[in-house]
Amino acid sequence: MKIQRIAGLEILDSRGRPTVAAICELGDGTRVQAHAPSGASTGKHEAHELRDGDPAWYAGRGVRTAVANLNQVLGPAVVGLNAFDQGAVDRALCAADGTANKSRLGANAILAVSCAVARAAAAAQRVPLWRSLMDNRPAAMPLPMVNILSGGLHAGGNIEFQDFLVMPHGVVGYPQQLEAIVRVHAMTKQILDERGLVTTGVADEGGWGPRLESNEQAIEILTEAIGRTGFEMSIALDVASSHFYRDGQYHLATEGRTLTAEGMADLLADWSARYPIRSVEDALEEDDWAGWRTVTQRLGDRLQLVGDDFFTTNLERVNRGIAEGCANAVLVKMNQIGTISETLAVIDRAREAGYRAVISARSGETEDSFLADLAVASGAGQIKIGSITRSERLAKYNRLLEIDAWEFLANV
Ligand code: 2PG
Ligand code: MG
Repeated sequence: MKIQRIAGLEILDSRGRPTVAAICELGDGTRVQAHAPSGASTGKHEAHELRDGDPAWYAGRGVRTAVANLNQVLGPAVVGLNAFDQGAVDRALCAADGTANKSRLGANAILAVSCAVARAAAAAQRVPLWRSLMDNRPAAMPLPMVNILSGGLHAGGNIEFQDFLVMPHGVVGYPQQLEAIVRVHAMTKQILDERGLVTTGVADEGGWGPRLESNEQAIEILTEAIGRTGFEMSIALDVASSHFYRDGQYHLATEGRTLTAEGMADLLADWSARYPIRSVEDALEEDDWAGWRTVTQRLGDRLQLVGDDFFTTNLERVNRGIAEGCANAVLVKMNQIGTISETLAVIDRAREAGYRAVISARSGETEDSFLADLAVASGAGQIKIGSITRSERLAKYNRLLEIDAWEFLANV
């Protein structure tokens, strides 16, 4: 099925910042769109998000250049190609850009086109998106890893760690898991209120962003909320440590400590013995390979150690991590690498090496629910898309409910 037309548009994301939308039209009249997300705590090695830098338009954050690249270069590079051949489409997009990190045309423009084509291909075949993305992969509903408390760059730097999440691993069934999480989310608010901890509004991903004394206090509150609701759940942390790493040390001001990589391993060993922590993301800085090895040797047998800023969904970095025994799971964000094919290659490689994969949204998202389908299609097993408030998050949670109820059992 031929790609007939590709067109771009500047739209707004959940932080009120510009992002790229791409429309894809096929020869049979199918017409769909897809949106690029945008991170705040970005990794150094991510594909390049192209912004205009024009102070007169959204304080430099406009994406009109990326949209122009989409209309003038990326569109013509893929119009006429077969939409069912995602590999060829993504190769053409990468070739049109020509740089290693997609800095010429912008990974935001490239990803929007890649996703729009994939969605159009599914629509033209009259199959759910996850179904056309899956190929031979073991499609499965993912376990949600859900943000309840936020810190770091997503909550005004109240505490250093970025995400305090729960995983309802003991609850069977996706709708039941979601219901359990909503209860823990409400219970957390109740505990914050009881303790007089201020919660006005929510953080960037819809989680509570109260002013807390320390990271440990957030973990303790979450443990209490899980305990009171009585569900079998565990805690996941996104330490996002690159953002408090300076001069070879991890600066945890709210804990009153400055730690080496060894010290971080000690701290996480202590906390994971005292609290139901099962998964820790970006425990070490993004280029601290030796630190990652240390922490993996010490804690890899009892914790899921996820590389986000560390791996940046980049196959070369994932391969190096596997070879050097760093981490045991990969956070997968499509816009860190820029096309669907490259994203799926990372997920497949992780599976082959015995690493887990967690499909993740960005802190800046739109109503696009693509990730829900990607999570199911890839059989990754886990999804991290923020809290259970705010519609850019619920678009994905609700799409998973739809897949679970109407599509998954009928198709697999
Ligand atoms: C992360 C993500 C999502 P951001 O660090 O895992 O929580 O944040 O999109 O800001 O990088
Ligand atoms: Mg992260």
